[in-house]
Amino acid sequence: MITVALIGNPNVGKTELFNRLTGLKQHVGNWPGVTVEKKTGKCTYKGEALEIVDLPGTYSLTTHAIDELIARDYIVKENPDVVVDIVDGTNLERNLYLTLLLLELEANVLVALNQWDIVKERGIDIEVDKLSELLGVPIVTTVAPTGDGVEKLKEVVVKAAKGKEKRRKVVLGYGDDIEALIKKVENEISKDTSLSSKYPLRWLAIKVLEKDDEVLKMIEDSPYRDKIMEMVR
Ligand SMILES: Nc1nc2c(ncn2[C@@H]2O[C@H](COP(=O)(O)OP(=O)(O)OP(=O)(O)O)[C@@H](O)[C@H]2O)c(=O)[nH]1
Ligand SMILES: [Mg+2]
Repeated sequence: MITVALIGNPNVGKTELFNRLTGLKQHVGNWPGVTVEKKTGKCTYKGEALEIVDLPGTYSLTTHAIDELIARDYIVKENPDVVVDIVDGTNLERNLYLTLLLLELEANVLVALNQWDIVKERGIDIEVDKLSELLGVPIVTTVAPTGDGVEKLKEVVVKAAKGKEKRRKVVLGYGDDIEALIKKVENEISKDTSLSSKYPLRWLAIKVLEKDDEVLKMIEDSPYRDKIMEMVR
């Protein structure tokens, strides 16, 4: 079974795409402990079974909103095989912020460039191949209400799930000073294997420097806590 998480900004076409992918094979419940709706569904592609999880719509992945935290926790802790980032092609710049956060999380991301019909209609020029190369992720253009591109999306999802190891890692740089600091914090955190085996090291280090509540809580329990916190003061 290949697990696939759908994520995207609000109103990008997530529900339409989820319905297209899963047809009637859906289950609606709640995320554990909260009243936020959790939808899961199944589909197959050429004999491969896919389990699709619809994450709450979100612009960001901070800990400040329950929706964002649910989405992020799911990706970090459940490690879905593939994360499909649904991007509104008519709002590329705003939507790509979430894409970059997902890359920082080292998720196995691929982009569904949705609303492709409107992109065409408005004559918006997007160089899909170039964007795909820049981000280091596959991109499939889709029109959720008609189902255009959805078969292709499944094909690319299956491919991405199998080729996980071979992905080019795209790193967003923060400039020399901050990069040096990130490296130092990474070094210290790497000594705590209970953390470094579970989460991407660079992501942890960046979150420590951002004073992210959840990650600081994890650091609290680390035997290397004092050394790590000393660096970020
Ligand atoms: N033309 C066009 N309309 C689309 C496309 N995808 C979604 N829509 C429309 O955009 C609106 C929002 O789609 P939803 O699927 O509800 O979006 P969502 O991301 O689930 O939205 P929230 O759950 O509210 O965050 C609906 O009216 C859809 O019919 C697309 O590719 N092309
Ligand atoms: Mg929706």
